[in-house]
Amino acid sequence: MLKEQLKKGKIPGEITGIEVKKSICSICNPHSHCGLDLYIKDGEIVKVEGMLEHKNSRGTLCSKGASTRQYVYHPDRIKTPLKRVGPKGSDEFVAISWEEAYSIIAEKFNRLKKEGEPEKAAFFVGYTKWMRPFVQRLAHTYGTPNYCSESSTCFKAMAMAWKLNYGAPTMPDIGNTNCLLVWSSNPMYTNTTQAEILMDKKDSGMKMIVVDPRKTPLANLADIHLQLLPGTDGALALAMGNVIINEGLYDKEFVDDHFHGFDEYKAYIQQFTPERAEEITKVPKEKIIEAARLYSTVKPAAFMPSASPVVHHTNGVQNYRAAMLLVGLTGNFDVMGGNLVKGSVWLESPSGFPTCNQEYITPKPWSEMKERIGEKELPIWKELTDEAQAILMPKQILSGEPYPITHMLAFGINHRMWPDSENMLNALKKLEFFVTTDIFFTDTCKYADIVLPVCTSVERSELKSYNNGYIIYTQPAIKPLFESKSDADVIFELAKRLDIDDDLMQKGYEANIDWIIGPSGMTVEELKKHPSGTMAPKDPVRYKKYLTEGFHTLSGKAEFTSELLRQYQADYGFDPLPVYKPSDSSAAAMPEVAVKYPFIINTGSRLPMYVHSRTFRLPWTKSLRPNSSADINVEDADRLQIQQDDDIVISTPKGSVKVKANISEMILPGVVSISHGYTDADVNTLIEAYYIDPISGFPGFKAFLGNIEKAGN
Ligand SMILES: Nc1nc2c(c(=O)[nH]1)N[C@H]1C(S)=C(S)[C@@H](COP(=O)(O)OP(=O)(O)OC[C@H]3O[C@@H](n4cnc5c(=O)[nH]c(N)nc54)[C@H](O)[C@@H]3O)O[C@H]1N2
Ligand SMILES: Nc1nc2c(c(=O)[nH]1)N[C@H]1C(S)=C(S)[C@@H](COP(=O)(O)OP(=O)(O)OC[C@H]3O[C@@H](n4cnc5c(=O)[nH]c(N)nc54)[C@H](O)[C@@H]3O)O[C@H]1N2
Ligand code: SF4
Ligand SMILES: [Mo]
Repeated sequence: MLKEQLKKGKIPGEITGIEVKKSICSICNPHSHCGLDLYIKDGEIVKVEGMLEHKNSRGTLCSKGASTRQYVYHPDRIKTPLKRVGPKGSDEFVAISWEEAYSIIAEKFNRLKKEGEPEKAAFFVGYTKWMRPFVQRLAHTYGTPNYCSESSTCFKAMAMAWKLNYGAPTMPDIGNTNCLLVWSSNPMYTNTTQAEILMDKKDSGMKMIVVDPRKTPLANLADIHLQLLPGTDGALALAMGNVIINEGLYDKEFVDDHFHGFDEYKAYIQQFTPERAEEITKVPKEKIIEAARLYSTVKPAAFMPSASPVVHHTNGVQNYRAAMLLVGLTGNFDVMGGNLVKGSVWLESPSGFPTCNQEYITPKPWSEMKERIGEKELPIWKELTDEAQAILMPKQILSGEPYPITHMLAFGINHRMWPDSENMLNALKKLEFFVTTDIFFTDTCKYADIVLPVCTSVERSELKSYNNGYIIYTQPAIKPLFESKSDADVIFELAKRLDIDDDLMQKGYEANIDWIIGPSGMTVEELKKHPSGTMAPKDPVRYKKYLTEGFHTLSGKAEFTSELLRQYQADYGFDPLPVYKPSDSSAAAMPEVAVKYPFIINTGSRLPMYVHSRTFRLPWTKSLRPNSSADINVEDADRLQIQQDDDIVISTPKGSVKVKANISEMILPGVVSISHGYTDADVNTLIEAYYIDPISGFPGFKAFLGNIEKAGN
């Protein structure tokens, strides 16, 4: 202990009364969730450091995690349960007790159920990924099919593209690969722990290709950076397929034995010559050829996708399908150093140990429930996911079709996540009864009938497992502040009070975790003995599982032509091939609109200091990029006589926002990049509500036509 004390400047110990407690930061990406050493004095956090024993973050913290004290002790924290007494959208709330809040909620939801209409209730979970299985189960045992989440704009469409091609999502085996094709991801900003691994791999000789419209820190490290126009990914991928096939660089044995639809695909890609792809994507043809050769000849090679940018397009799923087909085409499917089929999951991430997650979240067959929100419009979403599509939720609330949605129980909801965020607000206004739980009192909370205060990760217990086998069950480092509670407390108290028939949910949070992770042999009790985490018993990695298990597609093979898409071709116009078409709002698709709106607006590329709507409120992170601003290229700025920090107006046929100009070499001419989540300049007011990919329902956040001009012009 003395050595430890000396190392830490003698701060912890009996004399100072400071104790170091272990926790994790849940501010950003669940793949990071860095370890925290919290210095606690008299029940208060006085200092924050990265936890060295944390096998994922290894002592590192980003600017957001370093601002943990500002996050936890922020004045916007909701302090007590609140009941709205003024009109919707007003700040007029009164404090009520938890008992009163729970009784009001139970009364409203139980009445709906008694009336035989539980499907009229939507259960929504925002970025709060750590409580999802429990909310999903609560929704389904209550009887509504309408559990939905922020995954209606994140991750699920990427998983759909994998499933359409191969019947299952895959993960890049980065540790064992010699070549990594990063198809849109910026981990230096979004997943810092992964960034470290990539930099080490690069230092040890791994080749890297990065496909990104911007010159990101990762793109700058790459051997080849394919800087394409947003939304043209499909054309690029098909051209790479063209080179790989026409130069005979593909894995003939894998294609012959395990792929369906090769001849159709081969015929289709002939039109995507590198020359044509250059015209569409603006990537020089030589680079396309070079990348195709590198990815197909260095073995093994892995493909690293991202949860959102490529699928934030009206053609997103088909574009990602085209890119992901390169994995099988080059024989890198489910092999060491290639892309591995994921096994069990915990909190939506591959756990590496067996779980009963799937059985837990779907306690009832879909056939026993009514149709889900979005089911008719989005049949592929229905086939391949276990949720309702939240992007169509406002449509159903506002139209009452095919049946009304009148109640909502949300765990962290931010209307600015939706395209046409005003439309979502109108939908929230129409609800008869709306409850939300949140850490901070947000603009969305103003529309709720009841607002419940929940606590942050450092005030609660959470089980987190990581890809490398590391697992940690945290204990609250400080008591929940004010009258806040953990989301888990709220969920399991409601499980007692709602009219549900579910013995397991009556047993509480830890018993439910034990049930899900049961097959692994681990228990919460055991995990508690390791406050700084431990290693989970890992399943042995198995390669080429398709040899024994086949592919979970309709043809039983990997599919160049999706038989599921073919089933819906006549009624929905889906093409079985991964066809490329330009974004619905683009100069190619709407030349007449492009005359007045010539720029491609690309929204929501992550900034290192901000996470969606949340860390804008912290003084430290805010100081790193104080203004709501948009990145524009130097050439465009010169042409429009815009100087750094000038006010500019970004407009679309739908609306306009005013921000500061940030002149940047990072971005291509003709493209404007702006963050989402700014309260004073909400980009989602610029987008039509149902500007979506017809396969996934994901919004086209990453490409739509717009204009920029200097404010006051
Ligand atoms: N234009 C545009 N829009 C986008 C995107 C884009 O790229 N461009 N990206 C989309 C993507 S990928 C995503 S993931 C979404 C994210 O969108 P959201 O999920 O809406 O993200 P947040 O605003 O971080 O979180 C929603 C709310 O959850 C609250 N919250 C945070 N932690 C907790 C907790 O532990 N418990 C509870 N109960 N509440 C909590 C926050 O305070 C916040 O009010 O945005 C989407 N919207
Ligand atoms: N700091 C921070 N970290 C975060 C988040 C955050 O808000 N802030 N959010 C978390 C969430 S919810 C998510 S989904 C992840 C996202 O994580 P990432 O995908 O790593 O990050 P993004 O910045 O959204 O997008 C990655 C890159 O995609 C590029 N891109 C944009 N449009 C296109 C396109 O059309 N094609 C291609 N090929 N690339 C394109 C952008 O230029 C960007 O550099 O980050 C997570 N981590
Ligand atoms: S916000 Fe920063 S410190 Fe916290 S989990 Fe994310 S990367 Fe780690
Ligand atoms: Mo996301």
